[in-house]
Amino acid sequence: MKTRAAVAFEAKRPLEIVELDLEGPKPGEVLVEIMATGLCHTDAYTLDGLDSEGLFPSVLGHEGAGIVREVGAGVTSVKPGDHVIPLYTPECRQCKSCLSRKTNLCTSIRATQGKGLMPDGTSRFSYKGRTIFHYMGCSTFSNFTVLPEIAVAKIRDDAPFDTACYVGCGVTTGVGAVVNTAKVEPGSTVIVFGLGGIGLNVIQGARLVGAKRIVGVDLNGDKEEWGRRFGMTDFVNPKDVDGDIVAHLVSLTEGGADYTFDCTGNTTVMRQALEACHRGWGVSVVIGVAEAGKEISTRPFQLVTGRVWKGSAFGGARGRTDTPKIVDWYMDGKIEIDPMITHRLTLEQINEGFDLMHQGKSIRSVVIY
Ligand code: NAD
Ligand code: AHE
Ligand code: ZN
Repeated sequence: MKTRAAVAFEAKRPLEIVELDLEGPKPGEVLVEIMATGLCHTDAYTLDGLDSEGLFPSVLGHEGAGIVREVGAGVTSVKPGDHVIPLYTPECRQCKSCLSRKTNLCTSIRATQGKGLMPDGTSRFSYKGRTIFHYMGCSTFSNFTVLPEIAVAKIRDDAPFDTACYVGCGVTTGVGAVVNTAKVEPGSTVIVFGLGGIGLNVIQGARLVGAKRIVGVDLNGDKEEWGRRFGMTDFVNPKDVDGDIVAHLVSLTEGGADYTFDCTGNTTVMRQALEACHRGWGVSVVIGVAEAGKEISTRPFQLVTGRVWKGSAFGGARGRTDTPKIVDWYMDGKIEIDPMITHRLTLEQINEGFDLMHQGKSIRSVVIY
């Protein structure tokens, strides 16, 4: 079949809207009509050539929601008509990682996913006979995409696609990092670095679990209002701080935070986040994705004296099990999504969405097909 898609033909070039050829689902796979997709900073990072796994030409996008239109042989967990969210972190429930109960990072198809291919080692997308790679196993910047059955979460039918799509990455990543990875307790003090599409969800996750103090840090002063909207109690713009930002934050939080979260992808900030943790017990969670070649460092003494450095992918959420629950939390009013969708765009406007992100003018832009 044919599908309209925004294709990344090369790094650092705007996406091009073209009609691609798409092969139907093979055994164990499903064809999904994507109804809406968010633009996450990770898409921008790959498009900018900063991802060590980045492949071109490819169909980016990993924050979508849609409807199953066809299923391949042997598919039993979803059927045509089901509403689903594509999962860049699948859940096979059979691999060593899934069975360990210690991680959400299912490993059953990670190797082919990282090569831009389906589990059988081939791509379903092509353009004028040339292979186009999949991205993060999702490729939601295509109106239709093919996914492994284990990489779709069935969600309720009454959730709007243009907001539920955000659960496919940003919402789950932010809220999940608080609830699943850090397990923030009521009364905690939290510092969130970077108040974008992820950081604001960390803030609302911290509010949800009853954190007492939620400090937001961002270089963009416009983010103060956004942070307060979701529960931030204090805002710090590093540009306004005389001297060392870590010392300032430690003093502000009376010894350091119980939990800190990096939502910037900047390795200098990651270090600040660790060092702004309380001596003896503070936990710092790295969420931001750093560009290829960057490394983190700190004095080992920071860890010797009890601070813990952790990371979180997809908020520690088990895709097929937890994603539908997060959609329920949204539909039940436990968490908010609507105000964070600042821009609704057509596929033709997708490059404007990336411009808005880079200018710090959007929280989430969503493309509606
Ligand atoms: P975004 O562009 O919406 O937000 C980033 C925010 O960080 C902006 O408000 C920006 O002003 C702020 N910022 C940038 N540099 C800063 C600095 N030095 N100090 C303070 N603030 C700074 O991006 P997003 O969509 O929220 O994504 C944030 C990061 O999380 C990206 O690196 C993205 O790749 C990553 N991410 C990780 C996961 C995961 O599973 N681990 C999931 C989604 C996104
Ligand atoms: N490919 C990059 C790393 C990218 C990365 O860390 N991705 C996160 C999700 S970001 C979503 O917006 C993730 O889930 N990582 C776990 C995994 O298995 O990819 C690189 O550096 O090579
Ligand atoms: Zn993302």
